[in-house]
Amino acid sequence: MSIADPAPGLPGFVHLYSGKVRDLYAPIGDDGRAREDQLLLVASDRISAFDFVLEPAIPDKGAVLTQLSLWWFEQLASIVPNHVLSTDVPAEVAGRAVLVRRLEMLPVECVARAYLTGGGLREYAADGHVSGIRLPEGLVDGSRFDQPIFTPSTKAPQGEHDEPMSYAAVEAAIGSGLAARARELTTAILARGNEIAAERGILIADTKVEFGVVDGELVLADEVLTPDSSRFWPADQWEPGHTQPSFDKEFVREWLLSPESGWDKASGEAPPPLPEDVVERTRAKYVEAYERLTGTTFAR
Ligand code: PZK
Repeated sequence: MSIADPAPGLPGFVHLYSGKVRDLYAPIGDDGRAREDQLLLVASDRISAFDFVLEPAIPDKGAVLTQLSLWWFEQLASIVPNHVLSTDVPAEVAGRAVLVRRLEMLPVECVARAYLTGGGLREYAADGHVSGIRLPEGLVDGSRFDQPIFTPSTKAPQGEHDEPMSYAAVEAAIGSGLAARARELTTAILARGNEIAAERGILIADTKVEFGVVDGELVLADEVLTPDSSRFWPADQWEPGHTQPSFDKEFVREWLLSPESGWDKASGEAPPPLPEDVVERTRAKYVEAYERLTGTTFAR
């Protein structure tokens, strides 16, 4: 049995690269060659958990995340310019692709944290610091910071994990001016995102953003404040001291770790296919996040 081609050919585009859940193309110009000034970002319906891409896909996930990202770009437009050029894309990828300006990207993953969890919690537990920032004693999984902190990481090659980077290392990599601006914008994006999300019962624990540079100024690229780039938590269930329920992948992770799945996380084997009800409930969570945040109905 074969599985669907994860990055099918798109007439008029050259396929450049595929990540776990997204694909990158370049439009073919009038001269018949790949344009160097534009990219097409395509979000698939693929979902990953525990570092595996799972089967089957989650219907509409790519469109929900693409539309959510576009909505956030608009909400954040007074804070930072973005790379979006057009949503006029081929019918095959309608709603889940964006034509963007191709930029020189910063070689740094810009991460901000509003709550302590995940890799930040592991660093804190080891020595009381996160990305070289000394934090108060007594923090626990899910503790909220007074203000978001900037915890950049390296851009690891595919298949490897990003490593925490000190602020000094960011300055050495991109210069102190761009480093200061990246820190300011990344934390401002998360702070503003949380102001907006809080009104809709969602907390954004942390987020990863990517910037390009145009004439020495930062431009927000990639996706922004989606469940794939950020941790969304239901605000009414926030309770520091333990792992918070994940807004989107809660059912997926719970089922994979349950005896029903028959999967042993420690085995290194690929997980079994998700049952239909887990797929459907997960789809509903993505749509719920979109609808709560934007206040609009998601139209398929
Ligand atoms: C760029 N990615 C990650 C995204 C993938 C991989 N505006 C830009 N200019 C230049 N490069 C990028 C962007 C953006 N965004 C983004 N890699 C390069 C990525 C989507 C699908 F497969």
